Amino acid sequence: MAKAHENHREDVIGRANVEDTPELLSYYDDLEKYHTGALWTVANKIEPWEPKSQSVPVVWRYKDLREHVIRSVDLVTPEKAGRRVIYLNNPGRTDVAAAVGWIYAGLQVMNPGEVAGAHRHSASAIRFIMEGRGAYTVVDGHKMTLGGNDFVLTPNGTWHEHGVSAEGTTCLWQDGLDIPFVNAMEANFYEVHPDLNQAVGYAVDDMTKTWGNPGLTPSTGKWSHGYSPMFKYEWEPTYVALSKYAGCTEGSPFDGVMMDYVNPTTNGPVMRTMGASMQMLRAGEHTKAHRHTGSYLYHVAKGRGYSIINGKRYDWQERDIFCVPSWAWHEHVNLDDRGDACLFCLSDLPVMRALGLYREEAFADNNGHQPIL
Ligand code: GTQ
Repeated sequence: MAKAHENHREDVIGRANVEDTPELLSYYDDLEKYHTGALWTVANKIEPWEPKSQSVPVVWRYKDLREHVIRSVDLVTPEKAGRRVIYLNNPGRTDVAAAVGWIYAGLQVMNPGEVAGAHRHSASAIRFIMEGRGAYTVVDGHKMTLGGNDFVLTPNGTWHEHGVSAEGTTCLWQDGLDIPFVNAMEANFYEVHPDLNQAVGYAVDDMTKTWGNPGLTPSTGKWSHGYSPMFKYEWEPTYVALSKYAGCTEGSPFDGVMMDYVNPTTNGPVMRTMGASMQMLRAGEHTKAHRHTGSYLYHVAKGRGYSIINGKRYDWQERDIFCVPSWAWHEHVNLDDRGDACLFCLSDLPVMRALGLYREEAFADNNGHQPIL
């Protein structure tokens, strides 16, 4: 079979290939006056042969960023700033404030006793806890206590606020939101809670205690929202699940031992626009390269290693965040030959799948590994 890229030339029949002439240039000027344009001048750009991501691969290293995030504590209060966050600004996506594709991400810091007021918006959010004790999030009156590598949802339309208890320590976490996507859809609404903070109306951690029991669901439980009722996914059971699964599977050649966080009422993604997974790379594991549509933001939950993205090596260690843009070749390596490495991944895969846009391809040459450029 001819490889697709052999046809990726603009001079093939059926592709726009019109050279400028003085007559055409003045014709284009005339069209512009009426807010129109000739399709053949933009066709090859707006209908590329294959996805051309504007995002570039980036590693945001925690050792570089941590002190700068903490500096913001002395510079702004959560009351004044709304949220005290340093956002990840992909050099190819600064116009939409995205970390990758249509996904926003930031690092938020909060001191003991601080609370950032409640609000709600059309964008959905996740939080992934990086360090500190005493962090909590309240979602629609459900309070969740948070520890390292716990993962929390604040789905679209839910009231939410974050704080750190007075007995806690300075807490840092990663936020991930679909803000750029919802803005692209021109559908973003935002509201501040009338009382600034919500009353907690349920037993602490009730949603995880109710919905997060393996293989069991509450007999009288009802849930009809488009997001998971299990607002918090804790690290410990996640790691136990991955370890158990690793004991009885070869895993994926491309992703090692990987499990998706699911809505327990549907077995589908945790929210409609964003999904998440945790993958374990076993000691010394080097996965094979593949590429797929969708934008992926990885957070190194455990261990150290590197990823090769479009032929370039990006080293990472615990707490670093890196992105894989849509349709970029990627493979991962765990540099520890004795222990595992774990990667948390936030993505827009639910959108790709729901809209029929998901596509995947294995790297065929060189035994499945990219040559490093
Ligand atoms: O906590 O809802 O990092 O609305 C950026 C925007 C966090 C939040 C961010 C937000 C939030």
